[in-house]
Parts: sequence; structure tokens; C-alpha cells
Amino acid sequence: MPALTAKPAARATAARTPNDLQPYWMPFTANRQFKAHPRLLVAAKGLHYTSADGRTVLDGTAGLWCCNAGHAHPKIVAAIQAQAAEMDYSPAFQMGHPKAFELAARVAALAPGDLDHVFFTNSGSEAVDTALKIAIAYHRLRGEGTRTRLIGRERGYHGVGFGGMSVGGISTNRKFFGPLLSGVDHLPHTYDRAKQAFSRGQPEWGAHLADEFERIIALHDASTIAALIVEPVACSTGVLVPPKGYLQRLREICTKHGILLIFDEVITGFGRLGTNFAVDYFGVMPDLVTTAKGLTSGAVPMGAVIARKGIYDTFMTGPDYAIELFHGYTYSGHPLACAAGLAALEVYAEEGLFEKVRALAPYWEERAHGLKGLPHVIDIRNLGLIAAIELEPIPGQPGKRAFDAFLAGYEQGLLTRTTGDIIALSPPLTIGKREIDEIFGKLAEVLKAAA
Ligand code: PXG
Ligand code: PLP
Repeated sequence: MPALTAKPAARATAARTPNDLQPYWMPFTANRQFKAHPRLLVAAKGLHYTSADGRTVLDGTAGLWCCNAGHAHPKIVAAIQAQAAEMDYSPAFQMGHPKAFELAARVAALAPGDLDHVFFTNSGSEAVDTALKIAIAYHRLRGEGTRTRLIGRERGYHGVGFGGMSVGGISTNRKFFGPLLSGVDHLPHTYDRAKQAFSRGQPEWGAHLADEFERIIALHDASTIAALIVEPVACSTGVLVPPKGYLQRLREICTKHGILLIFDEVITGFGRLGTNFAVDYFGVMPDLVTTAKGLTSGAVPMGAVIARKGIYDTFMTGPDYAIELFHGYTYSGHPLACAAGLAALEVYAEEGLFEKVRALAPYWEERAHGLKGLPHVIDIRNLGLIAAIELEPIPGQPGKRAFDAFLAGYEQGLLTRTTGDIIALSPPLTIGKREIDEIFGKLAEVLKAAA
């Protein structure tokens, strides 16, 4: 290693212009494309961003599926400001602060059944890794230490930690990173365009795919399997809505074999389907729920694992001075995140945002499916306030057609998300019919212009 010397730019900080884009290694971004053609957002209010070049951009994606209360909600802003002034940080281990307990109690009250205990993290990825660790430790505490296998699903997204990557099923997110966790297997994904194209809401076809789980269990033996983790609606991969009856069937198989069921509700939690959680929407009860994003409306990073009472109680044994779970983050239950979370939950309730989503969902569905028949549209999928438009790939250039649509949409003042050749939409829950018309109107123009 050469001796550490200040880089020229660091020595002369005044000479470094604030628009030097090179040092920042951007996450999940085409860095060279971006730095050649930057898209910088500088302000946000309600349903809109303001770009550095002074344009107003309609937020069709709630940031990254997270700003459920809309941007810069006065109540959330005030709560964060007040908390920063009152207490910036308190140790997360062996000490506490009131708002962490208050937020946990509110989240537990919002979660159905005996999903009663909340472990805070700082992201969805951390929530997933936490839940996987809890599942394995739970079985060990019950004298079933052989139950260590984790089962995920093809096309699943569970964040970017080694645990989440391993149970995840998106090849590009896995293939660069070695063997990952051992003892992981995957269910098949639930999508078949020939059987499901242009389904409105849940597809009729595909519940039987849950039975593949029985084959995986027969292969490994139930006594080696700790947990199954699935997204109730697989969002990141391009919105795969579960076939009718599929999640119910997964629950039955887990119960039959003593396997914990984890629902990854990082996106589906906090109103995106018009209910508190997807658990409520589908009426299927998991053992652990992971969540993040809408928990604070994206205003401060925070994730959480919500555990059923029986799981928490299993850990609460041994001498009372002993730590029961050797796991946690410096910033678990950070005061600023708790303040933002408490304010966000108040906003959701006061403004009736989840009910609003339920009322708007049929209109959203109608407008989304209105794009059927436009050039290269090969499928449209939707549930709650989520939609995806799948485009026919340009031969030899997978992903380019949707990325070009994303760029063209942004030029028209609309922010969308793409994965492969799928355009995903998931606006703040504060959206109205006028802006829904604007989203699908602009998208229609973009798709027609590209043809
Ligand atoms: N689980 C699920 C189901 C997710 O959707 C994570 C875990 C990871 O959360 P963090 O907070 O570590 O990013 C997610 C996150 C997109 C997109 O546009 C999706 C996510 C994040 C960023 C972009 O598809 N999902
Ligand atoms: N690495 C080092 C060297 C640390 O000291 C810590 C926390 O103390 C971590 C990683 C983990 O950081 P966090 O608790 O923010 O996840």
C-alpha cells in the first residue's frame, strides 16, 4: 500500500466543484450513462419532484416505492426536525428511548393477529437478514437445530445482504457474488404469460405452483428446513401478482411441515395494497413479516421484522440478565426514524390513505389496462396501487426498450421505474384521479412515440 496522502482534489476542496459526479459510485445505476446525462432531483413536495434543470416531475414511483404519504409532508418534516433538536441518538443496545417502544407498539397494533413484536433495522435488506437469523435461531432454541435451510423463490427480491441475495431469485443480483449462503433452495416463480397475460389483479392460473414446495421438502426433508420467504406480491422483478389460492397453499404446506413462513412486505406493507399489510389483503397469516420503506414514508431509513408472539416468547427464556438474541444494528430504532415513523402512521390514519387506495384501485386498474394494444405492450399487471407494463424486448438489446421509455417519460415530466423490459408504477398513496390520468396519459404518448 502506498502511504496515504491527500488526493489533489481533497487538498484543494474549494477547487472541487459540487457537480463533480465521479466520486459517487451510484447504487443499481448505469453509472457511466448517468454521469454523461445526469438526472438530478433537488426538491420534492407532495406528488412532485423538482429537477436540477427546474422541471416539475410527477412521481410515479413514490421515490423507490417508499414515499407513501407524499413528499415533505409537513407533519413528518416537523417530527424529524423536533427529534433532531431534542435527542439525536441514544444507544440501541442495553438502553432505550420512548419513541422506539411507542412505534413498535403502533406497528404491532397495525399488524394482524399475534404479530406482536417488532425488531427495528435500517433497511429492508437488514430486515430480511434479521428475519432469516431469527428463523434459524428459533428452531435451535426449540431443539430443532437441524432446521437451517432457507427457501426462497425464483424472481424474488429480498435485498442485497448475503442472506437476502441467497434466498433472492434474480440472477443478475446473485451471479457476481460467489456461492452465497449454503443450504438454500428456490420455488419456481409464478408467472406464465401464455396463461396469465393481461390478468386484472390476481391471475386465475397458477395456485398449483405452490405444490412444488412439497417436492423441495421431499428432497431435503422438512427436518432440515427453517423457513420459506416470499414477497406476497413480487414487486422488484416487475410485479408478479400471486395466483388466486397460491399463498393460502404455501401457508398450509408450511404449517404441515413445521416450516416458518416469512412474508417480505418491504413494499406491500403500509397501504400499497389498500390494507395495512398484504397479510390483511390476502387473509394469509405468516410467522414473520419484514417491512421498511412506507414505515417512515421513506423520510428516514428504517426497516422492521414483525414476529408472532410464539416466536418472541421462545427467545424469552434463560437467566433474565442474559441477551436473548445476539443481533442488532447501531441504528436499530434510531430516534429520527422513530419520529418519522410515528408521524407517518399518524398521517396514514388521519388522511385515511389506505382506504383511499382501496377506493382508487379499480380506477388505477382501468387506466393501467387502458394501455393494452399500444405498440410492444405484451402484458399489464396490477394490484392495489401497483402496476407494471411489460414490453416486447428489442431483439439483442434486452432492457433497452423500457429504459428508453423511462428516459422519454422523464423528459415528459414523469418518473417511472424499469427492470428489464418492464415499467413499474407505484405512486404515493396521496395520488388522485387527475394524476393517475397524467401518469397513464404520458406513458401512452411515450409508447406511441417510440413505435
Ligand atoms: N425486500 C423486498 C420485497 C424489497 O422490495 C428489499 C427487501 C430491500 O430493501 P432495502 O431497503 O434494503 O432496499 C426490497 C427493496 C425497485 C426497487 O424499483 C425495489 C426495492 C428497492 C429499490 C428499488 O424494484 N426493494
Ligand atoms: N463494522 C464495524 C467495525 C463496527 O464497529 C460496526 C458496529 O459497531 C459495524 C461494522 C456494524 O455497523 P452497524 O451496527 O451500523 O450495522
